[in-house]
Amino acid sequence: MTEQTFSIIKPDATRRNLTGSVNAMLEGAGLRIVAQKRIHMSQAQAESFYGVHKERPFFGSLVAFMTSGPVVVQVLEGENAVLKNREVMGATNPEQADEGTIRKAFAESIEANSVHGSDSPENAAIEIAYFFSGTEIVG
Ligand code: IDP
Ligand code: MG
Repeated sequence: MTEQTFSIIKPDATRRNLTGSVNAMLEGAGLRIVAQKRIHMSQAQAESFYGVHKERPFFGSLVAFMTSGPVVVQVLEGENAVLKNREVMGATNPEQADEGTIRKAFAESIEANSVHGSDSPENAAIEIAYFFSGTEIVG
């Protein structure tokens, strides 16, 4: 089933000029980038986006990291896009990520792990609507 998911290229990757390399891996996995913009997240945006993690010990550090530089927010489309994106991203901790995944190739640490991807179609819809209006998504 064709679906959409939400993706972020995180500050550690934009800082190292890896936007194109990350997106080549996403496109190589069959995902289409149907919306994209480069933004610098505000503290409020990052706190709200990662609100589910606000009780976790790493929350403050995560928000500081996500606002430390520009990110690229994007919508990916394809067959089983949510799961496919999670597969090509690899495990949260790059030490546990499989060969051939984005995090294995590029992540610096469990926090600075280069990419975000929605974990379910329901959250994908919420996350896409947080950053994009319908007219900005062009399939
Ligand atoms: P995910 O990005 O693979 O879905 P989540 O558990 O949803 O992983 O965590 C969100 C983000 O929070 C991670 O991508 C990573 O940047 C950061 N994070 C997760 N666990 C830790 C940790 O134990 N220490 C520091 N940062 C973490
Ligand atoms: Mg997550």
